[in-house]
Amino acid sequence: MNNLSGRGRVTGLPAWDRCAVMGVVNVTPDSFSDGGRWFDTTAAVKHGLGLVAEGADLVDVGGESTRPGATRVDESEELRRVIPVVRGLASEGVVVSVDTMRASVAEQSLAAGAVLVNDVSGGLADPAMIPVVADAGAPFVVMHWRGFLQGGNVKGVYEDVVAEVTDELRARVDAVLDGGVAADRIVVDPGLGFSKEAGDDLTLLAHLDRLRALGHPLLVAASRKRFLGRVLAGPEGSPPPARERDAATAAVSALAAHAGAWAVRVHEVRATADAVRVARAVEGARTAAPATPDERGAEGTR
Ligand code: PMM
Repeated sequence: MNNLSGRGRVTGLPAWDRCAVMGVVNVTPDSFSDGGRWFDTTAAVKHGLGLVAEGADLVDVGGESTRPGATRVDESEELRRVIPVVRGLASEGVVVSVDTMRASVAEQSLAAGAVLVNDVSGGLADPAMIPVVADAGAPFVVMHWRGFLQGGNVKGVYEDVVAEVTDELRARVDAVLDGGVAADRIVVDPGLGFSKEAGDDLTLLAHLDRLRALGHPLLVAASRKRFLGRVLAGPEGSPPPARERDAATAAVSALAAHAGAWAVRVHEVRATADAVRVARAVEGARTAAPATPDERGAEGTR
């Protein structure tokens, strides 16, 4: 992995000197945390620009909800939702990622100015995806989701979630490499909440170092997810709604940045933009040589 404070960089994308912030624009009527809010092209582009103004480094545009039980959207409808928003944001100079499991949507998004393909199926949903990404020379997010590894929306049952997710991700990365995507354009993502229970998500977050050992930049997407609702509710309480999980999301962003994540994917950008900057400042302070008591002198001890 190319080193940039150990978190790596992705060829084909700007190099950030800290954990990058990926803001989310879901152009869907039914995403679990923000469905329906940016369903119109103009509103979606405006929202994406607003996320950039708040500190997003890149914007992830998706036209299909992946919440449990969601039915798949038609290809033509996904294209209708996504392409104008990708084009609108890219034409304003935004670094755009497309969140899709369809090769056609990826291909047309890249033509419309997207520079990263984010596929929650890790290239499994559409056999044409990896060839399209490889031919375009585009960076590719490979996410872990047993629903696609094993077929159907399976419940993940893990004995050792970190070892199993790491091994299964490694196998997907190998397949993506075999398909011709360059190693320095591959990002890995543990897929928090995808065929995983709250405890699994927390265990994965506690061991991001082992996912980083895969040797690819790591994307962490915890934003507003169910496991945060469970943490905030405590053992007996009922979870707060998704949109009341943004402070918890920012806390995960700080932890992920500290653990060396390449990027975090979030719906509410402002707090996370602060969190990654604080993490970067702390990282800078750790690598600066500590002053000795003599160098500090009496004044410096205050
Ligand atoms: N989660 C969602 C959508 N896209 N992409 C990646 N790479 N990783 C994720 O964990 C992920 C994703 C679901 O959340 P949303 O519907 O609120 O966007």
